[in-house]
Amino acid sequence: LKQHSIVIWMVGLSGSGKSTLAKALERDLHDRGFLTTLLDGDNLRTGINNNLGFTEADRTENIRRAAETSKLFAACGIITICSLISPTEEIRSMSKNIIGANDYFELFVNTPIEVCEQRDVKGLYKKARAGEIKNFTGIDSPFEHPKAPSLEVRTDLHSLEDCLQQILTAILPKITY
Ligand code: GGZ
Repeated sequence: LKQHSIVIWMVGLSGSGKSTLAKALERDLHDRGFLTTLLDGDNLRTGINNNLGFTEADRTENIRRAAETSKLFAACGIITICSLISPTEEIRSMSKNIIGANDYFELFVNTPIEVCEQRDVKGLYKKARAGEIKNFTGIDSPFEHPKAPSLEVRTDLHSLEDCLQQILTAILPKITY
């Protein structure tokens, strides 16, 4: 299968559904015969980025390393799905610059914070509201909505399967030739 490797850079709040969508996307692309890999902020932070916290400087370094790693994978011909909050325009333009605009596909998982907080899968919003976690994105640390993402999906309005189909419709023409 001929493939053009791109980096699918997923942006969204904690609890927005990035990881769930990323896993479903990876599986689907894999089943279609594409070489893919998935870098998840949550996982990177236990390994290559285990010395980083959630200050602005640490988030920037977190994203920088993820973008450089993605670039290496893409250069090997692997479609790379990268799932990190990526909270600011500055951070996202850095990753776009590192990866190169041609290979960078920005996917905004635009789940309203109220929905993320209601889901609160890991209980982190509750802790952030109680002041037990500081600098929590969307609570006491900024999240700037992407101004011009390549694609935006709404997991609060559409099913996982529908969101996945929207992503595939946008991505398949870019990776197949
Ligand atoms: C945001 C935090 C924080 C703070 C811990 N702020 O939903 P999760 O739990 O499993 O994934 C989140 C993850 C965010 O890491 P990223 O590397 O994606 O963030 S960034 O792009 O901003 O560098 C969340 C958990 O870490 N988490 N503390 N204070 N998310």
